[in-house]
Amino acid sequence: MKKIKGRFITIEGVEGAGKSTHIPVLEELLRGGGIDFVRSREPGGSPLAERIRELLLARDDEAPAALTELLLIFAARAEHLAKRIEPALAAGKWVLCDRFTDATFAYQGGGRGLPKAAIAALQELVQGGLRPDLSIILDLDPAIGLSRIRDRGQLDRIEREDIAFHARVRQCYLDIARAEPGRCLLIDAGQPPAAVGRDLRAALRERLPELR
Ligand code: T5A
Repeated sequence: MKKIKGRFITIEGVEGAGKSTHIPVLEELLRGGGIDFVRSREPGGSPLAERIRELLLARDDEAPAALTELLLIFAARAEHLAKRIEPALAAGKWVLCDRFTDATFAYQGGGRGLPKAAIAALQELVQGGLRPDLSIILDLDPAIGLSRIRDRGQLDRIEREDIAFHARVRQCYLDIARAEPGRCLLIDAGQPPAAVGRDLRAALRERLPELR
């Protein structure tokens, strides 16, 4: 892995928690701080990883087995890290990424029930010591999140999982936030958008001296 100089920030949450809605707030803060950054997302973020994303989210007749899903996610991540994240960080840029490995622990670990030790082993293999500097977790009752995205139109393969699956995903995110308070920032995403944005700005300025 190349030497890291930039900062790596991720944003996470259950379906419909408001990641896409609030990423512009983060971008505005970074621009305001004069920070050179790239925005990316997972699964995806590089050409081959985006093709794997299509496989993962397609509503095909044949859903992948849980282990296939996990391996595809880490294959996409390896590609994304090598082609986009690591070069950006090595060049001193910050990376703002919509989902990363916390999502794998939450969805494939919590949601699908795959062993956390297997996910941790793949994390080590694919990322080495690379972890986000800061992970924002937008916390929301998944029933509210799903009702928000249902209003938006057709659901992808993972969004169509049942409410118990999404409740396990949320619980896993809460467990991660509790276990790693130094890295994670838990934000109440059940508030109106303006209040979520206000909390995000305040918390990020407190955590990241570069933004003050
Ligand atoms: N996945 C991903 C895994 O299973 N494992 C992994 O390791 C990884 C990396 C794709 C899927 O991949 C899975 C998880 C996902 O199922 P994605 O592209 O991040 O991940 O897809 P989504 O989570 O579906 O992202 P979305 O863009 O669809 O949802 P957002 O960004 O959370 O929600 P957003 O901002 O689009 O908002 C949804 C709706 O709610 C409204 C918005 O206006 C919008 O209509 N809204 C609010 N309404 C009221 N109050 C608020 N505070 C609101 N905030 C937003």
